[in-house]
Amino acid sequence: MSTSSQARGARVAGALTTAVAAGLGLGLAELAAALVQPRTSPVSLVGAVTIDLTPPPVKDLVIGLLGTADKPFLIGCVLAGTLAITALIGSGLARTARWATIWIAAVGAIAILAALLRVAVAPSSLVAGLVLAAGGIGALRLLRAQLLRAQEEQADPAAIGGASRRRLLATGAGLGALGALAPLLGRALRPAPQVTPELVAVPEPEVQAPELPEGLDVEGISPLRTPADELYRIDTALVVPGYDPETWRLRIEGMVENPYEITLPELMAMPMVEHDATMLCVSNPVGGDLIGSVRFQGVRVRDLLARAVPLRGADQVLSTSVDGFTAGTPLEALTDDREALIAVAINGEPLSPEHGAPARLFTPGLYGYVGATKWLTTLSVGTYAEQVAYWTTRGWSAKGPVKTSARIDTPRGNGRAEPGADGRVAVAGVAWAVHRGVGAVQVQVDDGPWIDAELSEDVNADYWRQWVVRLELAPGEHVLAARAADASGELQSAEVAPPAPNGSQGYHRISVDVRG
Ligand SMILES: Nc1nc2c(c(=O)[nH]1)N[C@H]1C(S)=C(S)[C@@H](COP(=O)(O)O)O[C@H]1N2
Ligand SMILES: [Mo]
Repeated sequence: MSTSSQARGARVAGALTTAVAAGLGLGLAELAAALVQPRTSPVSLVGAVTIDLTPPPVKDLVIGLLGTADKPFLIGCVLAGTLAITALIGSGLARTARWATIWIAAVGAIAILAALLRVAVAPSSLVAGLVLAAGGIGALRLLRAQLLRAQEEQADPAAIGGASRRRLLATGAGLGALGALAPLLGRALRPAPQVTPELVAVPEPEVQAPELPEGLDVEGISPLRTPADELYRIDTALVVPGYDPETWRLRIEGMVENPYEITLPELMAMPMVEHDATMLCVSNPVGGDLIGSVRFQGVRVRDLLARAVPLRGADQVLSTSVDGFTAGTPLEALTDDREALIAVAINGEPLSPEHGAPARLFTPGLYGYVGATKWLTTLSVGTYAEQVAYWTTRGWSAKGPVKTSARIDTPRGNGRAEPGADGRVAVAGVAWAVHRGVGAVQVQVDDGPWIDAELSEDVNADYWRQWVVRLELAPGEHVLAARAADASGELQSAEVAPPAPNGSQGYHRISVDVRG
């Protein structure tokens, strides 16, 4: 073998060896975190910091492209990035173990620092990082010794072929597999949060919502009510926060005469209302599916705030989640006559962990990032001038009223449209003007006149409406557009805008190929 290809071989072997060692450290650290405190998972923490540092347009792009697959994608990027840097540094391993050792120790130190800063200043925050460094460096030493022996063997013509080399490969493969399996084991062993059913039982609401009308019967249209397990999920949490029903508290504080906190049983004992409403994400692109309509049940925020007595001059309520996310809701939206709720149930079932258990805010008419904090811990009355919410510091508008919009559900864009038995194509979807109410929906074919759609029975001003038009369309390509007007007759804006900084706008247009 030539010296240059030998040198290349040594670099590749060093890179792989170091990557396996670091991978083992990371895997064991994930296992340790799962057992000690799931939120100290190093990969999740680095991911969380990455989310925080990602500029809003990039975040939009990723959500737009991947939807809710954004989290696995992010975790994949964090892992790939870490292992790539590791391999680069490890390429010099045959010469010296110093840099690879320092790097693995540094990754462990970063994991500890992130856990201390973002989870808790507690001994449990040290565990994952220490395991990472110890496991990674231990594996590195073992593998390096074997690597050097294999190289000596290769250089010695008298040695019997390849025993050390095979040992290195076997050890590397074994440790690599262990590193990959450890997080899965952690997931399986992670203690499920203990929840005493009596403490979190959701009572009957005092004010029941009227029965939902029958929706339109059109194939491919969104159901009038979104099943809870199909509701979109958007948040910055890589690990869904758990809670202890015995120690859970909601604090109401800030610019109030009478700050106080209540327990979960106290919250559950307060009068509750049911309210049907549409919730959507400001990142929802025109025609997108980051939206759903469900039956919320909860305590009116205005009742909770009245007990605290907000002081004059306050104009915002900053709500905080257990993982540090914040939303800034106009005080007015929480105290006027709309049904802003501390919700504890969706569609008659207690909130799922993903949707904010045990209690979340929901404010009709505002995008989720300004009015729908999940895993709620605090409502702090104050001012927009002094308290700046999570997404506001990242370039999104401080206030986020929902824009009027219509979405075409069927036919699907860029697909074939089949005329029905009557020879006509059903064009249908949903439209929303949350808290103003939908007054009308119209559809346009190519550049033709706008045609009024039939609407589903109105649920309330906070709820979307289904719509349908049945059209005779000549075979071939057509462009369909839809637009909505709110109950006051104001049409949605035709001017196209991206989600940032305050919600996408423009008409939903699709092209379809009508069969002859
Ligand atoms: N704690 C917390 N609450 C949060 C968020 C978050 O990142 N963390 N995201 C908000 C955003 S941007 C939206 S659109 C809604 C989505 O609620 P869902 O996941 O229940 O559909 O939650 C809001 N509440
Ligand atoms: Mo959102």
